[in-house]
Amino acid sequence: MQAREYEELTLEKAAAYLIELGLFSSKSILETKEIGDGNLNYVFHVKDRESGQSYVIKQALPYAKVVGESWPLTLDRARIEAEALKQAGEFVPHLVPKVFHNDQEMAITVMEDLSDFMILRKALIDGNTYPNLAKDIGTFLAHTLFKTSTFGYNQQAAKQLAVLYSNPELCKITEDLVFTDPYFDHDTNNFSEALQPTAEVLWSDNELKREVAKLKHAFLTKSEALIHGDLHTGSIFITKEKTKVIDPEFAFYGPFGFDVGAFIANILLNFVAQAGHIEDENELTTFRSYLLSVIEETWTVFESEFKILWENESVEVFHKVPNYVDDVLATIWEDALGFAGCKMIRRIIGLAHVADIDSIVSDSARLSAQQTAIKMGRALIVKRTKLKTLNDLLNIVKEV
Ligand code: SR1
Ligand code: MG
Repeated sequence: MQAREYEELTLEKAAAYLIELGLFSSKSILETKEIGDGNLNYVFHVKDRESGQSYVIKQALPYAKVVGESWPLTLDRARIEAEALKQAGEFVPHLVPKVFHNDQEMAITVMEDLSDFMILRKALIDGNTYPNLAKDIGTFLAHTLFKTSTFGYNQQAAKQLAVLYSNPELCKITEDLVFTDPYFDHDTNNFSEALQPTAEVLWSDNELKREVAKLKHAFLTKSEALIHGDLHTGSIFITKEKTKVIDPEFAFYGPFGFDVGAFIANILLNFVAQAGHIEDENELTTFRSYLLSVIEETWTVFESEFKILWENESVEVFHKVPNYVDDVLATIWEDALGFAGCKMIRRIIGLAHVADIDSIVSDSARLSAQQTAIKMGRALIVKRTKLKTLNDLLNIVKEV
């Protein structure tokens, strides 16, 4: 295929692109639809009506779709996303979609169609449970993080890899929307009038701000592993059998605990939101126990896989020093809890929300869920150094 200048895809252009690429014949009768529900990109689904063969074609826009052209955004994120998917595909091929083609000029990635899957956020809002979710995410986290870190990757080559994944514009979004704006009266914030008093308490909470500042600094400076960078439940596709992690456009060399924390936060946001979705008390308790078991198992799998990798694949000469791995894991856990707290608060006060909470129909139940999420987020941030174990986390969740 000839290189071409960037132009935005339409339904027709997306189909024509795949024909030109040779993935469909010019005689194919193609059905194309736009399926993107994210904040930043176009996503098209193209299917041959006769053979059933299908692909997903994703294109980055030169601006943030959620805001419009007034918020320009680098197209390089499409390269980063495709490279990060391919990199993860080397470690955990069963947990990411296959990438067939990446076009840097057009900011296009053609990948495996996952139409049989559901977005995990929607699936959890509907109250579905998934037996392999925790095992798969724990495995994904351990392998992608360990194997790109200086514990599992050639230490000099890791520095070069970090350059390839330099992603300052997307990191700035996280620095602003997750770690800064929600803690000030900033115009990107987005919350209802009823939450104004809660937001004002937050803005004057210096104990909280001091800890958020430390977490922001960790995000800015801890270059530990190639992280996904936006591992919320909208970045996970799921069936009863399989899990696929998508959308690593925010990938960069960042702190180990960030992806772990993002996942925990989004499970907890669903936990909090379910009070506004499930009416029956027993059903609510059962589903919430399931959600807590997901957090518990994810961490347990992550920890044990990380230790196995440490034992068998470590490139760090100190790896046999007794208890060193436990110290590393304790720091990841502490950071993850703090990041999880920030991720919860940003989804209530900040620009981009989550459907788990926003789709609660009753105004009073929504407000109560929002306040609980903020309280839980705050507790995770300020108490993270004291929450040493999974049980400490589960207790604080139940307490809040
Ligand atoms: C303007 S982008 C808003 C949010 O969407 C993405 O999924 C990231 O979480 C980002 O912070
Ligand atoms: Mg995304």
